[in-house]
Amino acid sequence: MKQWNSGVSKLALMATVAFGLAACGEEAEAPKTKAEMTAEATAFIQEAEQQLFEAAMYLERMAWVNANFVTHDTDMLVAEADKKFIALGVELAGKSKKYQGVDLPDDIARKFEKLRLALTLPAPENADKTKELADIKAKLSSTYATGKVAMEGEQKTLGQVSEIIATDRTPERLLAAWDGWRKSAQPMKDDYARMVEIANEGAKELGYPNVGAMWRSNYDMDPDAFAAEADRLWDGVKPLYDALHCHVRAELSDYYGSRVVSEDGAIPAHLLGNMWAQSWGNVFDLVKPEGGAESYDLTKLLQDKNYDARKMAGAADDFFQSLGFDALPDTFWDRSLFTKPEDREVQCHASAWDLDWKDDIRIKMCTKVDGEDFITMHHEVGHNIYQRAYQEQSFFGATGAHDGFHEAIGDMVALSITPDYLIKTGLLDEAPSADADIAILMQQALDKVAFLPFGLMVDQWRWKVFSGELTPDTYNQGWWDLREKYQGVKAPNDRPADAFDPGAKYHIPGNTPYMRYFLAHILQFQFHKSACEQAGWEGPLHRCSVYGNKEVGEKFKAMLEMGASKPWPEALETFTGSRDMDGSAVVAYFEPLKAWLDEQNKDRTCGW
Ligand code: X8Z
Ligand code: ZN
Repeated sequence: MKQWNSGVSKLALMATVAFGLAACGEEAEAPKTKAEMTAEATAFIQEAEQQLFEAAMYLERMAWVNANFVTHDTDMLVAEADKKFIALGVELAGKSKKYQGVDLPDDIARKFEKLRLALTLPAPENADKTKELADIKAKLSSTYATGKVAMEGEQKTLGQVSEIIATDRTPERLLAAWDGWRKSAQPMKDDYARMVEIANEGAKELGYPNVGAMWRSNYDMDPDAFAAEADRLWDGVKPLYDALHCHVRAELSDYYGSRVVSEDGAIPAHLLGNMWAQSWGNVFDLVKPEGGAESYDLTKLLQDKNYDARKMAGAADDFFQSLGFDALPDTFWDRSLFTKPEDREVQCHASAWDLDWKDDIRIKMCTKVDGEDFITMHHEVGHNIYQRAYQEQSFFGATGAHDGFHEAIGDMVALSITPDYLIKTGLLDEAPSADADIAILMQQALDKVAFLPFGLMVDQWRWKVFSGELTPDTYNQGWWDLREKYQGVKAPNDRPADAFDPGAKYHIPGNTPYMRYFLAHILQFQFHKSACEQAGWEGPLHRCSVYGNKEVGEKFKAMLEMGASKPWPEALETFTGSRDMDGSAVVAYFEPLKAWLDEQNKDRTCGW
């Protein structure tokens, strides 16, 4: 039996319950027995789940419409629905305090914990502040969705400036695109600071020191232990990142010259092929191994075979079916948004939705036909597959074992996109020889290993913001300090005093916790390695594909169906046999590349 927040003694609590009414001059009740309190608490939490479920479904639909048609009016509508949802979450969490200290069965105690954590940003119990919070959230989100960059005589979208960052090789044009997008985020700063203030008040009312501590409490372990766990995982993969950084910096310095990229400092953030320098796959041609066999170019394969967004989604659907999952429902194909509409504003950042907690699953994605979005397509469909797998769970169980699991499902499957798999699906004619392995691993490392410190630093920043260690005056400097510390990346120009560069990244105005992606980049390799072992694979991990393997699929499904009904180590154990997250699969996957990088780097000075 687990005690849900043992801070309040059970006797004191029973006294309040029993005599609370008497104090108002009404008839005194007999003290409730333990069994009665348990029954009451159980009924309360079940009713709370039902109410939250209904409010969430309504909010989801409003949010879907808003994200698909970003206008003044839909901003108002979503803010109104969000306000009601926040108010309900806060009210129920407040009422649940009555059951603090009651000795409850584990599964019920777990639901009470989840209730306290149900809101990513709680408000205090105050109608005006709740409305203010909901309004700010909607405004930040639409400011991001509709942001434009005045450049080359036109108003460019994020998609357009991202394309420049991905493909252009002239530092001036790259800088204009990079800097322009950050100008669009500057107006968010004051609203963001106010939002932090209100949400922190809400977190305190729920008994957390601040919102950051609340987010860290969502991992079935002590919040401080979770921060240490993230550091531990990072320590395990950092040598690999350092080696990659060293090589990439040296090659960029060769290409751009040491006045643009110094041989010993942090790398300027506009030169890494991605608007946030979070994954570097687009600079593959600048850093790839010379000699060796040619790898394959996924973008070219897709374009040569006339893939479009739906066909890309079809490939992801087919992969999950090959593991034994049901085909995506017709409504997925009818209701998803697959390409960017030209005639209206949409929130282009890719996302996956579950509108009825059952079968009405969809994605929203401004898909480009390229290798990067082929992987993102699998990522999004993976969310939908997970959502459908845990649909039998109650409201609080109907989510990822932890949020990192949710982000890792589609990515794990995408690690099985190997040359052999591509041949099976008709995209590739002939597998590249083992000589191409370093190139294949390099492409993968630029996307996945480069991401790790970015995945870690985003919430390091937010934790400091919510704790008050960073204030609006130091938001931007604090952001760049962490970028440099973890990523070895720096701003390419002096940042203006009023800059709010974190706001240029979707998840900051969107308030999506980010540590999940760091965890997912560890977990997806752990899942992949375990899946390959289950399949009896003995070759190198980057050549292993579990496409079509029903036994692996069955075990994978068993983990997904659990949702969050049990602490995440149990879900992890169900599939991998281990109860710990473990970076050693990342290290094992990239071992041949690491040896190659060490050889390249042997006469270079690494670090920053
Ligand atoms: O936001 C996403 C997904 C939607 S959950 C497209 N990702 C992170 C990002 O884009 O920053 C996937 C990888 C990291
Ligand atoms: Zn995701």
